[in-house]
Amino acid sequence: MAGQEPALAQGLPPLELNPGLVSDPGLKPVAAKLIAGERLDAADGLALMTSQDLLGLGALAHAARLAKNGLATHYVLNRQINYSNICGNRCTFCAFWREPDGEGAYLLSPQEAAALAAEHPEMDLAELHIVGSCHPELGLDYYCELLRALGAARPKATLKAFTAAEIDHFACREGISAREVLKRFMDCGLRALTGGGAEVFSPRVRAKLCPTKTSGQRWLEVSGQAHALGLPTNATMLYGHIETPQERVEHLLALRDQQDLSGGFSAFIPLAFHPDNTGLGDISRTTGLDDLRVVAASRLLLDNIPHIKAYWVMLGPKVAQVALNFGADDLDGTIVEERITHTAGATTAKGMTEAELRHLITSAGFVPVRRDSFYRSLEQD
Ligand code: V47
Repeated sequence: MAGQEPALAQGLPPLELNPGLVSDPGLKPVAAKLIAGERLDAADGLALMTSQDLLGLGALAHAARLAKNGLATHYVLNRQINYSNICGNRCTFCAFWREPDGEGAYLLSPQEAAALAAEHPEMDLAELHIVGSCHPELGLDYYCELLRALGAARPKATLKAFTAAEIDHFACREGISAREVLKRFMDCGLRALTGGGAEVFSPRVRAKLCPTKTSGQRWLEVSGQAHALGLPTNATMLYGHIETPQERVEHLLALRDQQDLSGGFSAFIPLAFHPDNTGLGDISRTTGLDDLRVVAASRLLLDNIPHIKAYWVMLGPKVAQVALNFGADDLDGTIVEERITHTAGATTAKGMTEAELRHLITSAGFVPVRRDSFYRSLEQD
């Protein structure tokens, strides 16, 4: 199986690290494998995902980060736009969704969305990050018009839009293939997909939290179809609710297997669960140790995904900055407006300035790289 090949056979470098920095006996065999250039397996993943040796985890993940990205730490001048919160999936972990006639339900017209994109003309936005919901009524024409209107409002920004779950929903509703939906959207300016909607692939978790949503298997298939069309996509994992450490590891290894097959994932973003106003309101927020452990385990298991994002909106800027020493090499971006996490109780700002992002990066000893959606540097020098 591809997932069990030695890392050297995959062209991965043996990692340069000091095994003396690892104190958890369960992590020592993992360190030895990394030094030998061997690919990690599920048992290694579980050792990482359950370890409390935070400094050991950091030492291993930082070595992997340095091998892949050096000290470069990416960020993007972007804006998020959530075109609607009307959703038929009713996921228990989500505070954002509304019934069509529910209080606070909204649907932006393409013109209203374009007006948001045109705000802050002083910002040289490289990316519009566009996600909404699985709206029960909207047809493809709406989404095509939305993409065209956003492209016209911000011609220099890449349209990174929709999740693989949204694409699958549009295709099912329309009675056409996901590939056909993607091709039509590409004709309207779509250039990349976001990584949301993956949640945790475990059928056990999905049966409890999101039984009507696109399955994990289907999310992976649609991502692979996007990659085959030349559309890069991202991947996420929503953690910190009812999933087990083993289910986290299975999720990460399923992503790694898909990446071996289709190769189009640019970045992985761990998403820390926020419980407020959700059906899981009695679950505690994630801890700093768990946040950093998930970032580190992701960097080490996802040896074929180039970038790991520390999403400051969910981690908070302080933990996101520390995560740069735990495998993350990207802070996402300026965001401007965020609704999904803030409806669920996030206390972070709605946006960050470029100067704030660069300060977080440089004050931690890393090298800031302003990027586009394809991780090309937009630095002047
Ligand atoms: O799809 C929903 C998750 C995602 C909650 O691709 C929640 O670059 C936490 O996907 N607590 C949206 N998370 C965010 C997302 C994303 C963010 C940043 C960058 C990228 C990228 C993608 O948030 C949803 C869902 O998986 N989510 N509810 C919640 N209560």
